[in-house]
Amino acid sequence: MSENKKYSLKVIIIGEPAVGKTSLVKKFVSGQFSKDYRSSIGTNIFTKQIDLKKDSKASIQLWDIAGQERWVKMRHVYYRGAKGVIIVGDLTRKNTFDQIEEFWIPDIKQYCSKAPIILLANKNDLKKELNEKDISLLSERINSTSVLLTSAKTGENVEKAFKLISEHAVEIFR
Ligand code: G3D
Ligand code: MG
Repeated sequence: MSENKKYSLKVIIIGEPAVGKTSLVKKFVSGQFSKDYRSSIGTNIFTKQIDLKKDSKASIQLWDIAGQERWVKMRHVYYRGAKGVIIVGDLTRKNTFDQIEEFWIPDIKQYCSKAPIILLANKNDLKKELNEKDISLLSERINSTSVLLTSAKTGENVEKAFKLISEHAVEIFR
């Protein structure tokens, strides 16, 4: 990465309904965001400026599905140009992790296969249906660059997750 650069990154957040995607985005951008609702594609877009390593900065554009996860209109538009992908599972519902492999990864392979992926195991403040071993095995199978246990409620690892995916995106697409 060269120094003093300003990057502009589209990052998408995906996963089953109610895993905490919107809560994670809101926790991260709270206080400092601009929001743009694109009803034509069923998406909320939040923008936030962040500092990266070596005095570089990034403007990250976070795309969050506004309901109807599996039927987001014009899927290709949602995925197009994504420089990073955040995939979220809910630790209290094992099925949400099974669906990552069965439903979401094939979509990524089809629409934005070069984008780095970070796996978030969210709701770490609640009683879990999966252990860390299951999650790290899934992370290996889907080839995610990082995996983190998060909580949108307590804020655990939220800032770190968005920073990491931005760093990975810059490494690959700079
Ligand atoms: P989605 O955008 O993936 O559909 P939401 O998910 O962000 O709308 O979250 C779904 C529900 O889970 C919300 O509860 C939200 O408060 C809760 N939630 C999200 N993340 C966490 C977390 O880390 N811990 C806990 N305890 N709850 C979380 P409601 O009741 O508003 O539907
Ligand atoms: Mg949502």
